[in-house]
Amino acid sequence: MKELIEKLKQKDQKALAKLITYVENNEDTSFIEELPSSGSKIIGITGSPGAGKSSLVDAIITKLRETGKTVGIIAIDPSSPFTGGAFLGDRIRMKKHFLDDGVFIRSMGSGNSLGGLNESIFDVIKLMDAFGFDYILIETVGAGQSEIDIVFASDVVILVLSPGNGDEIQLLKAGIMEIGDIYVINKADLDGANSLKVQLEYTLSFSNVKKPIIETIATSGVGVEKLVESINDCFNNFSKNGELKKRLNRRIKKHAETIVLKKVKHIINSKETKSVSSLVEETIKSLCNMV
Ligand SMILES: Nc1nc2c(ncn2[C@@H]2O[C@H](COP(=O)(O)OP(=O)(O)OP(=O)(O)O)[C@@H](O)[C@H]2O)c(=O)[nH]1
Ligand SMILES: [Mg+2]
Repeated sequence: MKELIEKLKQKDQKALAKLITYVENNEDTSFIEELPSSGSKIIGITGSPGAGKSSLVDAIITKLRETGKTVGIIAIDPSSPFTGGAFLGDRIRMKKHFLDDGVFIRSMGSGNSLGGLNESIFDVIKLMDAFGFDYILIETVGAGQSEIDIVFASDVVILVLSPGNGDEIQLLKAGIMEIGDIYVINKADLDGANSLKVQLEYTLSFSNVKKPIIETIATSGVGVEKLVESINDCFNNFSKNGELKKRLNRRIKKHAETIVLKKVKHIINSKETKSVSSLVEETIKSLCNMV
């Protein structure tokens, strides 16, 4: 383990991959806490299926690499076996970055077998941060609670919308204003992009914070430079107004919460079903015995 950590610090991608596999398969990952942070910018990218998230991640990587920045990518692959095909598509699309040693791509499942958040995401983020990537991009489909939690593991969240994707209806739902720090209207080349933008502007007008809306065509790279500028502006603002620190604390709390919830679920599932109150009592007792 020591040797692997040493290699990680020397930016050895094979060591990084091995350490990620280790934290995915082992309960005790406390060694991670000793690792220094390099201050990677952690960005969550979410949105409806097919909105163009992977294409956008691909275009952002290209833009960042032009300026010599290094990028780690975590592609959250929903646990369902039916999405295997779509994921393979991502792989092929990002293929051109595979040979670039300034880019590291890793996929992981969104949830654990008990239906909760895959808590290793926090360790994977920390490992990538210790490795020293300038940026860490996390792509996830914005559907279930686990995915929303994953989004909130990031410093800055980009919400990707696209026309003809049912996103017009999404906009009517409460809560959408809070999710993103930066909003992207992707597929700006398609009909309906403008009316989607007008609708988004209207929805965001109810928010207290002014949030940027960037139009992109991910497949050709149009608007991506502006998006990267907007990301960097957002980090500068968040660093000045203390928001980055707040989000780091939120991430630490969420990580702890996920670990405890997992333990609680394990304990409850291992007990015989009696009354609710006895299950609660026995679970709390077992938890106390663990510390
Ligand atoms: N016309 C147009 N098509 C785009 C654009 N961006 C992405 N697409 C296409 O939209 C489809 C879905 O793109 P993806 O990047 O796979 O979308 P995604 O959000 O990652 O999809 P999931 O991960 O499956 O949820 C692909 O066929 C892309 O080529 C765009 O700006 N304009
Ligand atoms: Mg995708």
